[in-house]
Amino acid sequence: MNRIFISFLLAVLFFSANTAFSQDKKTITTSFWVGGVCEMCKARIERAVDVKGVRNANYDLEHHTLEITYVPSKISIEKIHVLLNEAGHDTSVSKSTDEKYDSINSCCHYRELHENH
Ligand SMILES: [Cu+2]
Repeated sequence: MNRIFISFLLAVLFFSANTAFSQDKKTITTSFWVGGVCEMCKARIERAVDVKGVRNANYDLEHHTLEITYVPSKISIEKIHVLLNEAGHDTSVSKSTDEKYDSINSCCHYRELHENH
């Protein structure tokens, strides 16, 4: 009798833990424009969002888009844009400060390139 009850309890515990786990793992994949011109930009952009809550990030140099998979319960999309701005990169949503932009290598100054196109 007791053993059955314990097994039942364990089953309930396992089920609820499992539910919490799958909710926690729910991810969103999205992509948006990020200013960048070279492999150094790509590395900097991907490193900037290599934080807790981000599962995967891939910057497409040709199209200037970042595809990112993140866990919304752990990090917000707004925070992701801020991290990119802090690394010196403008996004479709928000801009980097001139100070941060100037601090990245001059060969990475994508604003000139994007203005000319
Ligand atoms: Cu660059």
